[in-house]
Amino acid sequence: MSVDATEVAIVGAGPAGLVLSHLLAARGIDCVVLEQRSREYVEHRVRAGVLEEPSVSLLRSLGLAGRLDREGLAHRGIQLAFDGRRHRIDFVELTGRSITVYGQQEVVKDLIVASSAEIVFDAVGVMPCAIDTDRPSVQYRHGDESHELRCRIVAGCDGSYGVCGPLIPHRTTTEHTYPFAWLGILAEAAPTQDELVYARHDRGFALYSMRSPAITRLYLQVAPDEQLAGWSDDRIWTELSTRLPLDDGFVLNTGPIIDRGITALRSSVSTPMRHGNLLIAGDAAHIVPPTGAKGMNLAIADATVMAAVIDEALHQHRPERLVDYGPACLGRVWRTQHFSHRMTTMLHRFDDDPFRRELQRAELLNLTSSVPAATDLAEQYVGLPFPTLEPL
Ligand code: RFL
Ligand code: PHB
Repeated sequence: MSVDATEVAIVGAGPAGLVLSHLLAARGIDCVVLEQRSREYVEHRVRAGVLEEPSVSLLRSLGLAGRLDREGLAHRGIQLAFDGRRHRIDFVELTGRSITVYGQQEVVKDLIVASSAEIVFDAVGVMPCAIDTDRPSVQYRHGDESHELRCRIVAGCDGSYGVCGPLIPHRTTTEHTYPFAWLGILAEAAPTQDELVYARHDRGFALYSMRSPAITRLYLQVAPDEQLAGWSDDRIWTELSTRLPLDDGFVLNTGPIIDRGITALRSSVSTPMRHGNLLIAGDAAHIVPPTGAKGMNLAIADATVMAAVIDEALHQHRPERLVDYGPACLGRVWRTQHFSHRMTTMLHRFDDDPFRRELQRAELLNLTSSVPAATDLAEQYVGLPFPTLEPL
């Protein structure tokens, strides 16, 4: 058994864990990141693509936005399509702010390459111990060797299927599942415009997004138990061209599909977000359906609050400050849950209930004809300010 020590042991090298490691390094706090997957795997996992303005500002302030600023696609708004027509929501006009389209795996690559913290990839059997004492540790195996990492705080940033969340006793999960999933593809096809299109269609929702001037990212609402095998390339393109507003001058380029996957949609929030010296962030604590493009951004927001409480606990000798972590995050978490749920219910096909369908159209009409309604959506989409700790 090899024994090491650090101040903060971070479990998980996703956006939450990696951003936290940089924020701690900037405050002179020592940490080690333990990741169960290989570096190759985490750098190529295709997921989110939209960065809110507060996330971009944070990455810039940490000096981590060099490639993001060169290669990220600045979008000044989005388009909502219904009844075959597109309607623009211009974020810059409504809020003075914009969003950036940049793949989550690119964010992860940038955070890994610039990391001053040790990141242990392929860490197997990671398990925090003694979290309700002031001498916690994390046990894991790497290669043939068993390790113990002694620390003062464990940061559980290990996603929705991680080991940290379940260690919190009396944890309560409030959740909602949706009767559909998303089939997502990456295609070698040049995007034809620089705004996302969220399309409500009687056959189901479709989303037009992108990753670079050569790669389009597209999603289709499918049944919750849908199998990829039932979706030939032809069927995917036919369905996309039916649901996207092609009669409105919108052009969809097709091309070879280089990645595909199905993701179930759900909303959940688990509390408390702390027990003893274990704090939980990102998907390990809450899941949002992807329709609001919020998951990665919420993970980053949690990391900023966690870094602030850890700083106060360790460097200003106020361990009682850890108690404030979850409450400081949860107001914004729930507002974001509400926004993601609203985007989801407004745009997806639920059933053939004509009453619900008309309500969806009324909500879309309201958003696309009322400046206050559009401004509310725009403010939430570009990102609410990150939470801050109440001063003592
Ligand atoms: P992650 O990214 O899942 O990272 C957790 C890390 O922990 C590791 N891990 C462990 N390591 C050690 N020991 C263990 N026992 C471990 N168990 C797990 C995992 O290997 C992993 O590396 O969580 P984090 O950091 O909280 O970040 C959350 C985001 O990844 C997630 O919310 C987003 O991807 C969600 N999401 C979107 N978010 C956005 O902000 N904007 C979007 O546009 C957006 N679109 C999406 C999305 C997610 C999608 N899918 C595939 C779920 C679109 C899709 C289709
Ligand atoms: C994406 O580009 O992957 C994406 C964009 C917007 C969403 C979800 C995913 O709401």
